[in-house]
Amino acid sequence: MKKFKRHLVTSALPYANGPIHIGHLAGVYVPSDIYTRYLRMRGADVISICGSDEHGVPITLKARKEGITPQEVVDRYHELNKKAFNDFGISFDIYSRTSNKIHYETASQFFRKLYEQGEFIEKSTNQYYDEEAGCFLADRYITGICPYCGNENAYGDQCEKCGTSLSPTDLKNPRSTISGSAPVMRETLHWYLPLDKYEQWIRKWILEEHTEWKTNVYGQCKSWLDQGLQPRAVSRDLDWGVPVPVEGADGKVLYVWFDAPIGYISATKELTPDWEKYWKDPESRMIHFIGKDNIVFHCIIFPAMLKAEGSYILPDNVPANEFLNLENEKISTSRNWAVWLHEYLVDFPGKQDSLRYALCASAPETKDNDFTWKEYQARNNNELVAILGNFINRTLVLTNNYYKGEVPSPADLNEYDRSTIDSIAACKSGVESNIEAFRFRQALAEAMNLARLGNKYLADTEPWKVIKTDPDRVRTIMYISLQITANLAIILEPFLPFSMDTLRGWLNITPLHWDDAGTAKLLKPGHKVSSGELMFSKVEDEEIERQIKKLHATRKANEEAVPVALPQKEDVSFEDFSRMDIRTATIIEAEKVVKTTKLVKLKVDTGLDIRTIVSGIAEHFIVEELPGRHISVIMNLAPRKIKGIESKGMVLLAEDAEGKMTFMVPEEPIKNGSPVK
Ligand code: B3M
Ligand code: ZN
Repeated sequence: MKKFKRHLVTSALPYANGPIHIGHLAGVYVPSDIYTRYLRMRGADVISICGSDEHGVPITLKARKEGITPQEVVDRYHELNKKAFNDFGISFDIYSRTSNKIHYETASQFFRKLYEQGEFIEKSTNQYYDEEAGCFLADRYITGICPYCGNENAYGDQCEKCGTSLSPTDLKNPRSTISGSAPVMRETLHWYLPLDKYEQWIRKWILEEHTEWKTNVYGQCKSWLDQGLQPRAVSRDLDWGVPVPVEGADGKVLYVWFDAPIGYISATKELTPDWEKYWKDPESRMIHFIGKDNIVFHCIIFPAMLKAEGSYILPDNVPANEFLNLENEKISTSRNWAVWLHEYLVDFPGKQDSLRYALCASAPETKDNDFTWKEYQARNNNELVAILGNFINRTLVLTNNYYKGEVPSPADLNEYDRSTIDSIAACKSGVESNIEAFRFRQALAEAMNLARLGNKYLADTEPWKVIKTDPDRVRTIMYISLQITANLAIILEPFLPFSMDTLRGWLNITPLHWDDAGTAKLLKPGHKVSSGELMFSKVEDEEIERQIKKLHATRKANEEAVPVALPQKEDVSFEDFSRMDIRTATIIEAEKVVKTTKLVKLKVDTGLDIRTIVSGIAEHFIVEELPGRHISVIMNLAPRKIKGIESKGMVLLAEDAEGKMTFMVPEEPIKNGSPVK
């Protein structure tokens, strides 16, 4: 690996519109903290940057919903989240915020520079304007009928029912969510970054020069690039954000995804007058820790901005994680389906490391993963308490009993002792190579193997049985066990900083360098250690039940908010019904429609013909497994063009309130084309 002089670690700036939950932690902040702590222990010049993202529609929507100002929203959550991160031991060097003056200046200057270099395209387009409220409408502020699936509450940027990405003009019957009135078209001027201009070098830079990036990240970049990049607007008509710093741009602000990543730069400026060496010296290494929904912004758009500006380095790696679910359901801030960090810290005082451990041990590194309270309990009780805590406790208690807390000097080593010592070095390098490859789960597993090794060593050598008959042997055993303990204090520090701090206290040592680990020479004979206490305590069943109950209450409240069954629609006549030509059919081919998340193009044998039907089912079925499935279709629904594909008819599906979908199928095999009546 190339040698770097210094490291700039950034963690996605969370929107200050809600508290931090375990999904954020497992995806971004626990890994970035492990990585930074590791680099610090190596003596590297490293800074870890984060802060609140305080702009954009997520903030103004929240303010509108609560009837308070955007400023009040961000003030509340900035403080809450900053404190929670700190109490959880996430050791940012700075937790800044994008409403700071320094950020306004930095973002404006950045924009001005690109503007003056002629990097933007200026374009007037017609956009929806709310005459009653007197403002242009962000896409999220417009709702209407989805032209594809008929959902009456589709948003101007996306229909959440069929997943199609929309523009506001696609909606039928558009309404402003601010005043409820029908918006009108008005011309408005915006600035666009022509990403198409950068496509060639981004392709080369990522697809050829960064083949080491995680497959999920590399794959997402490739698919964006393969679809071709388009110019992207970097301004918005909104009254909350950094004003566009050019003449005649009243009422316009920078698009939040333009200003937020610049927030990393402003935060660095706020942290140190030496900020430029982190951002501009090619010997600095920048790493962005993010969740998978932020990949395009950090791998394509922000690098294009940095390159256009000209004086900045680009990220060397972007180790994005997938999502964490909670008890088998998607974590959702609006549905309150989450474990909130600030609440965890109150409910489990002193147990920061237990959560850090559980989240790292099942981090969604390569695929989405699930957090359950039972698993959390098992990780704590069966691993932290029973393996790690137990080993440390036995070692210190025995040392205290046999030698009044003084490290004994070892006698002759036998084969087993030597191989145990060799394993210490092997463990250390295993942890190291995995951290450097951003495989934190595996790194933690390797580190825990050292505690397992320690337990096994004590169990195999049984010092308590030979203390009377062979005191020399016991001195060796305890010496080696103590060295393992001291090694643990180093290699587990990035993962369990609170407990390892305590352990250093017991071992009477100051923080050590990473490279001190791997040997059996950390504690000199005669060095005094204390007997310690229990490092971890059990999580009891009642505590877990209380948390699960809390989630059940949330689920119940959500179910009550959404009626289980929809009200019945208006009566139709038998004639109306008979005009619908519904028949059984079989899917013969299926492929995902590009640039959509939910649409699938089906070739269907209807008995009458083979026809194409586009259906919004990609997230509910494995597309490759669709051919051969028996279904029912409405044959005579007027053909429609969906994403440029002519769709003839519609597949019949049942969908419940949670959005679960299933085909309406004949109970027994029946010929294709049999009428349904
Ligand atoms: N606030 C999005 C998010 O929280 C955004 C990240 C900004 S990083 C510059 O998912
Ligand atoms: Zn739709």
